[in-house]
Amino acid sequence: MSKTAIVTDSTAYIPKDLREQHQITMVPLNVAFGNETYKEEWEITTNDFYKKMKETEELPTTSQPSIGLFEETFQKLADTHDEIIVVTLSSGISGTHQTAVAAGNMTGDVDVHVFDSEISCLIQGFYALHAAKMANEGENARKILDHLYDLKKSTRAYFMADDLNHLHRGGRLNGAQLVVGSLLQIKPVLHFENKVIVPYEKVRTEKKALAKICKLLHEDAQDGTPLDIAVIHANRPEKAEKIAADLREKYPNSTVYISYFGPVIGTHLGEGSLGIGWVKSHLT
Ligand code: MYR
Repeated sequence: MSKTAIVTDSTAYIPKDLREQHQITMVPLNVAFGNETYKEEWEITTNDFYKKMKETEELPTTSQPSIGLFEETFQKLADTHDEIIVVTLSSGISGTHQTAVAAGNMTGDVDVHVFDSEISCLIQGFYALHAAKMANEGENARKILDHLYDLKKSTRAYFMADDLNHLHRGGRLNGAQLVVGSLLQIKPVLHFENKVIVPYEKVRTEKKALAKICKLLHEDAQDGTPLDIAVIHANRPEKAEKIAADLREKYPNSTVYISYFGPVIGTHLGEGSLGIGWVKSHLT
């Protein structure tokens, strides 16, 4: 039986207990307020991050994990595993993927496969959870990766930033011709295209943006196809609960998870942001 280890970075925002249950190893990205740098989850919680963001005038910045941290993680897993799959956030928005590839090339004794989720947050987490489920059933890395590439075909995710200036300032908003003053005043629906973030549709209000996302979800769910759906929020648990309750009622065949934009992604989207993503395959 093959033994494949599953690693993901912190921006998958899979809660610790779920990671432990599925034996997923997490490597954290960093968030910095001035000279103080924190590894997310290990050194700063999501609640403390949003509190600090309100109290601090200077906006935080983020950075990828060090190559050393990836190497150390792979080396430890190499003692007990034949192969390692690393599920990273999109390579179009972070150097994390490249760093994991470089660390993998430097690690002997074990094959390291780095999978670019081309997305982030719990949608990336869905890939890591699917991979872990298969790894725990003894599947080899090739089979797991084939399944992940297949899953990508049915993955959709749309989101809106409460204040687009955060994304713009961090250089993570593409479609430059659209990023003009007027766009920064509204709440367009955003999504990933070719690994980078681009506006999907210009909408003026959050209500209209949410309605648009729900319409897109309905196109995939209306025929009763069971989906795994993630409602993701930046410190807006009540709003997320409300959206999730509506979706559960409307799509009883689907499983609706509530998740969060943690410190690193919250830095780029800003408090109050919301997103909904889904895959056409059940975890359970
Ligand atoms: C780094 O510093 O390497 C991390 C950069 C992270 C950029 C995050 C941009 C926003 C991503 C939104 C994802 C929404 C998924 C539903």
